[in-house]
Amino acid sequence: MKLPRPPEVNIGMVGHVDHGKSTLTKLITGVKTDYFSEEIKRGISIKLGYADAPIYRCPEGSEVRYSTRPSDCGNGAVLERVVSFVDSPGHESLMATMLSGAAIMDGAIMVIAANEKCPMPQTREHLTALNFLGIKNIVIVQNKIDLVNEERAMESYREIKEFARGTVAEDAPIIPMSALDNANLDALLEAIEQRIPTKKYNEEGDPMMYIARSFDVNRPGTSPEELKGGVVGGSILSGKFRVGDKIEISPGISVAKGGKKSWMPIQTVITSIISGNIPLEEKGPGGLVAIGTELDPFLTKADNLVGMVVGLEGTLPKPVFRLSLKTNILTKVVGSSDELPVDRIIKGETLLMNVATAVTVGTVSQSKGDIIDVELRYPVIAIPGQRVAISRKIHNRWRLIGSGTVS
Ligand SMILES: Nc1nc2c(ncn2[C@@H]2O[C@H](COP(=O)(O)OP(=O)(O)O)[C@@H](O)[C@H]2O)c(=O)[nH]1
Ligand SMILES: [Mg+2]
Repeated sequence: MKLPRPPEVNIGMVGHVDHGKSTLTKLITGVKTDYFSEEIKRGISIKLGYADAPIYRCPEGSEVRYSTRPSDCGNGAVLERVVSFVDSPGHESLMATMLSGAAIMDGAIMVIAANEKCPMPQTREHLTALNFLGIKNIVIVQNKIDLVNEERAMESYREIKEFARGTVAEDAPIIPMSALDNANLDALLEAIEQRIPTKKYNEEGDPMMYIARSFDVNRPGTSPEELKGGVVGGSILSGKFRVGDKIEISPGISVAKGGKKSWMPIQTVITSIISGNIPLEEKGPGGLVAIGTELDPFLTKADNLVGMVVGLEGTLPKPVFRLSLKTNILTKVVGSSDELPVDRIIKGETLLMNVATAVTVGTVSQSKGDIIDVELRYPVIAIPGQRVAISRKIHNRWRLIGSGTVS
């Protein structure tokens, strides 16, 4: 669907598996974000889902105050803005994917099912991730309200309040909803308008975008003349990209030279910019965007370029193989029900690092006080001051154990 305007803010759907994130995303945007056969078969989201929706304010006297459809408002619906949603997988084995998505979230809707005790492990782990990455604009949806009686609804509300106390979500509004029966969407949209404002971005300077997905948009069997170039999607961090810009994608591709591997940025030209299904000549920060290029779609297919950074030719910082981080480590593992204590990080251990949308493992080469050095398996673009999520393998699962600030 072509939207009335390009999107301007990214809102994440976060929370424990099966609590209703994808159902809520579908309710708001009309888009089913679980569409890979594996996701449908297993009934869970595996990849990040992306969808946009407009939010309208209705005139006084209408039945609802906010809606995603102007027809709900009668005459005089005012378009407030268009919002992009990033639907994260809630399964415990997909935490790294959630963290990549969190890198492009400006705010988040934490979905908590009223029929389960709160907090479930990934409710806790996702909230911790938001906290680490500085995502403070949060709305809580108390979902599946249709499945509980009034007593349980009240108890669930108290559990959620108690859980949120002392966290970034302490003051977050709690909206009771049924994503399945479309109950109370109006209140959620109002809370989004009040709590998750569009960020003030810097549209000046060299533009940068984190790649959150990449694809080949051609149908099988397309003739070579009609073949469209590779597409990269994500969210622009700052500055503006324009059709015709010469860009580079970094770290790019690895080339083996004399037994040594080195990385070369990929250079290309922007052929199209699409956001909210609207073709644009230029796009700045906020909202999801897809950038068409002259690249061979083979390079961009199947999320091949996720984690890389797009910039104008010659402007990106050099990729690094080592990160020096000032860490903030949890005392307990939040992502599993047994809440084991977190041991200190030691030299030689392997950690998983989420650096913006990039995910890479690394080996700790030094650990002194709260400072660690990590040698990465894959290079990343890291900016001083940037927050990195740190996970450790515990009982065969990567668990979030802390965050680090790039020095
Ligand atoms: N009764 C009821 N079921 C819901 C509601 N929201 C979601 N569900 C169901 O809960 C299951 C998990 O929902 P899904 O959106 O996939 O959860 P996710 O893992 O958080 O994305 C599905 O079977 C949904 O139909 C709700 O408000 N009420
Ligand atoms: Mg889902």
